[in-house]
Order: sequence, then C-alpha cells, then structure tokens
Amino acid sequence: MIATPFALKRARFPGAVSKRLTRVSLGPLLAALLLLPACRASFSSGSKIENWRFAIEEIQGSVQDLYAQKFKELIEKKSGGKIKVTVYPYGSLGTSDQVTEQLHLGAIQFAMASPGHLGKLIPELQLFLLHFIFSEDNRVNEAVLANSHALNQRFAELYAQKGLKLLAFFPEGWQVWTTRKPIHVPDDFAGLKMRVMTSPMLIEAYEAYGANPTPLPYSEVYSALQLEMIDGQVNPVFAIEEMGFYEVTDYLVFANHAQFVTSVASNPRFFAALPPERQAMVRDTVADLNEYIFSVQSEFNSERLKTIERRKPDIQIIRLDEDERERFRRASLKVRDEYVNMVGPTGAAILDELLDEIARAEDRASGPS
Ligand code: 6CS
Repeated sequence: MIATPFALKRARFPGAVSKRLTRVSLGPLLAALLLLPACRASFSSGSKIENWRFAIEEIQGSVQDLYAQKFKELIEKKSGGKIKVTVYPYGSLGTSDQVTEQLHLGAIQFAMASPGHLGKLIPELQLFLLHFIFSEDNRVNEAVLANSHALNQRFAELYAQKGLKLLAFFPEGWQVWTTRKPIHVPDDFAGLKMRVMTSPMLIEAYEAYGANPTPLPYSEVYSALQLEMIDGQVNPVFAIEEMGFYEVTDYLVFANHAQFVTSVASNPRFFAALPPERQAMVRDTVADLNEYIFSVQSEFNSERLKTIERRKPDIQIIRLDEDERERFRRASLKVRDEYVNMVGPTGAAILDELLDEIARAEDRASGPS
C-alpha cells in the first residue's frame, strides 16, 4: 500500500478486553475489499447491477447508519434496482483513518468522514472542533450546514485537493462530556485525561481548560474508560448510549459547547465517471437526506438519554448554567487564534465567513416570521 498522510500512530492498551471491541472488531473485510475492483458489476437476469460501497464511522443502529441505510434505500429505488449499495459499519473496514484511505484509493465509493479525525488531513476542517462557534439553536446549525458557502463551496475545493469529493455536512447532536467527577468550570478539567478524536486541534481545545487530552480511535474508548486509562471522553448522547460509555462513567455534562458534525464524501474519480443523471441522483439524494437525518439525530439524542437514565439511575446529569458556559467560552477563545496560526489565511477566511453566516442565520431565526 502506498504511504499516505493518513497513517496514524494508534495508542494501544495491550490485553484490554471489551465487549465494545467485539462489536467493532477491526479490519476483517479490509484485505478482501481492496482486492475487489471498485464498483464491481454483476449480472442478474441479464441486467448489469453496479455495487456501491458506503462505509460509516459508527456501529449499526447509529445516526450514520440510519443515514447510509436511507441513502441505500433511495438510490436502489431511484436506479430501478440497477445499483446495489452495501453499507459497512464501523470496524468492518477499520478505523476512520483507514476508511478515509480506502475512499481515497477508490476501494469504496462513499464514506462518512468526521472532522474530528479528517482534520489531520484537511487542517481547515478543524473549525468544527472549536468551541462555542455554532448557534445554541440547532435548527440554525442545520440550516447553516446545509446552505453555507463557507462550508460547502470552500471545503469542496479543500477536499478535492486531498483526493476526496465532499457531498454534505450534517450535525449529529451536542457533544457531551462523560467524566468520573463533576465539571462546572474550566478548572475542574485540571489534569483530567480526556479522550479526544485524533485531529490535533482537539488537543489545543482541551488544553485550554487545563485537561490532559488523549487522542484515541473510537474503538478503543470503552476499554480505556473501563481500565481507567482515561478519565473521560466527549461524544453525542446517542453514541454514549450505543457504545456503552455511560456504563463506565459517573457524570454526563452538557455544556452545549460544540456540535458533532460529520461529512459525507465520495471518491472523486468514481463520481466524475458517473453519467450526469447518476451524479444528479446522488446530489439530490444527499440534499433530500438533510431534513431526515436532522430528525433522526434529534430523536436519538433525546430518547437515548432516557435509556441511559433508565439503565443507570444513579448517573449524574449536569447542565451548565449561563455563567459556567461563559467561563468555558472565554477560556476557549484563544484556541481560535491557535486555529488561525495552525491553518493560515484560508482557514481564517472560512472561519470569519462561517461566523458571519451563523450570526445572520440567528438573526433570521429570531426575526419576525
Ligand atoms: O468519537 C469518535 O471517534 C466517533 N464519534 C462519533 C459519534 N462518530 C464517529 C466518530 O469517529
């Protein structure tokens, strides 16, 4: 395999046994898949059927899974059965970085790629990892993510430069801290080993609060919590429930400091070779999925909080008040400067444009209807 910037040194915990890892056992299909020609055609009753592979970064039943399953249903229907979409849940093809690499190489045609990991390859993407950027009104965020020029046009170019085709961004819910101690102000993070995704900006984001951030792939988080090699982690509620992180934590802390945002991407050579009507079919399908996936994440995040409370009645839920949030917001501001230093003028311009778009979307949302 060629050397690419996707290579990631993974922290390991020898001997760690986790039931979560059995759900996300890594890589068994990987080698076989890479041997298959991309987009293999098969014959059924004399008609040619194209196979499209779609890898996600989450397990079955997750927000990303529902997205990919709906994409599959719509594409298979719209193509009159001439296209078959196979969805690969997290673990079947490896970590997020490995999935991105397979997309880049053309072994798969579609994948989810979250800025929390993809920011290593496209540093500007790390603006999604800055805190207190997005609106507190998630409907505003949904509209901005779907329509933003800063995000959809400017990032399309940056993805293309790295051999990826950006199709869409969508939110998966508020990031929630899970910890073994209460958190109310930045000082409460002092020395806390917080697992973060693997993009470097997240290290800066949590160092700003005095924490000791520890990047790890998703598949290793449960065991690391269980073995107390980390003190906490951060993810939306639906993921905290389905990955079982709540089982090995005492506090869920809601600061509404950041949305978990992901992107849907395709292989550019595959996409460019599609006939125009199929390209349009993919674009229309992705556009149609915005509203659907927003409802899914919203419902999952509220329903699964109830599930967590039912299964673990002694879990402590902390919702930061406005004064507490303001202390975190102030502590986070210097990370915006670090972002600009890290990514340079293109990223700075995208950030400025995005902040302006969010402010205008908030004005529209609060204005007379
Ligand atoms: O924490 C992570 O690494 C993962 N979290 C979610 C909710 N989706 C994918 C991502 O890789």
